[in-house]
Amino acid sequence: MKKTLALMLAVLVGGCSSPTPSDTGASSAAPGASAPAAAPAAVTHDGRAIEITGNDTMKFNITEIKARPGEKLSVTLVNIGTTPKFSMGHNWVLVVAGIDIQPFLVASAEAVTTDYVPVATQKDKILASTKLLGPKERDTVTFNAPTTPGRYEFLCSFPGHYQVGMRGVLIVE
Ligand SMILES: [Cu+2]
Repeated sequence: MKKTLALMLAVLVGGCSSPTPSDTGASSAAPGASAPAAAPAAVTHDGRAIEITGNDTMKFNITEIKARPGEKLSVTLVNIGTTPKFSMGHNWVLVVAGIDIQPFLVASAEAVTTDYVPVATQKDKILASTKLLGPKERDTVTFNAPTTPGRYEFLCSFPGHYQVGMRGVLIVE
């Protein structure tokens, strides 16, 4: 008998708190609306922060990064140059180990509409990349370092910059 009473009470309480379930209903509709807000949340760069600058002489200030296998990294590229983006844009692109760089550079030069990052033809070669930056711009990319120890080349894929030396290596060990 006591059990039945408890059940009835539970039902009563449930009935009384019916406004709350409708609140819950409202907030369950909200996730759809707050989904766009989830995207900025995903942009919280919680990996180990590494800031790299690129300049008008087509050099990165950091050419070697060391990381543990699978370590989460947040690489920020800052363009500290003054030359307009169309002639001196910079990005930061990390590629797979053992890549044949020449075909990648050719594809990059053709990838004008995707910031010279050849996502259409070389996506399987790209581990991480920032946007193409003009003077005083910055962009951060957060990713996990490869789990396989090795040397992973990074570069600016703006035409000609790799050849001048705008590149470095991520050493996973
Ligand atoms: Cu560059």
